[in-house]
Amino acid sequence: MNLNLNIKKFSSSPVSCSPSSSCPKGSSGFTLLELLIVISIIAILSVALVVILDPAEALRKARDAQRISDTNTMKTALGLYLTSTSTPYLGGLATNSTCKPTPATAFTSAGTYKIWYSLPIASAISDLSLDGVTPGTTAIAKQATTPALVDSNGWIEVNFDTLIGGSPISNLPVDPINTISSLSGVASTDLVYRYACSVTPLAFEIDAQLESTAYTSADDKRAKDGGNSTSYYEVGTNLKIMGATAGGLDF
Ligand SMILES: [Ca+2]
Ligand SMILES: [Ca+2]
Repeated sequence: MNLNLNIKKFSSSPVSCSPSSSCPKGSSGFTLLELLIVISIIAILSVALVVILDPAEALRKARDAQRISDTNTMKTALGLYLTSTSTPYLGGLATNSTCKPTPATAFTSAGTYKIWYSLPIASAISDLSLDGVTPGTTAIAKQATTPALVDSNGWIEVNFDTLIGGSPISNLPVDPINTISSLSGVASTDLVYRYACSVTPLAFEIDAQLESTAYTSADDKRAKDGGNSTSYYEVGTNLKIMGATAGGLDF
């Protein structure tokens, strides 16, 4: 009885009746305890919703889906270029010499062979151990000023404009995040696209990093792509061009 009296004492009832205003029949205010209970329930439900929906993970998963789509779009475009061009060049406007001779060739030819990155040139990548090569005999990291160009001036130096009917893609996709944390120490976790090629066979590989728990743990797409690295999502016509060394590319 005393408890009930105390609650009533702290009632926050907004209803006040005066002689000039009549109170609705049967109306009554909420007690402070009732308000606190409602607020607590709303707070608990809000937290539960955030946990269940996990908007940050949903965004990461959406970006991963974009990466999977992007890399496969580029694979299709490059495949079309290879099959419909009489003298295709995968390593520059008119050269394949920047591609590795074979997929098995190590990236150890004094910087002859290149790994292309979708990062725009703000500062050049200075990592000397790309794909795990011995420092000093590194693959060169190539970047483009305007990565999205499809006329060989983009981050993949293939001229899609030479195709009959024009380029099958209007722009070269770049990673939705497209950053490298340390240009002197590129890491496999950096969210950026990579590309490399080989001469015999004339082939290419594109690697992307994924970030969502859904696609890197529960359903690890990086381990199911048929490639030689579990650190990357790999697509291409030969998936042994990058990531042949222990730990894979850029570790
Ligand atoms: Ca893989
Ligand atoms: Ca690979």
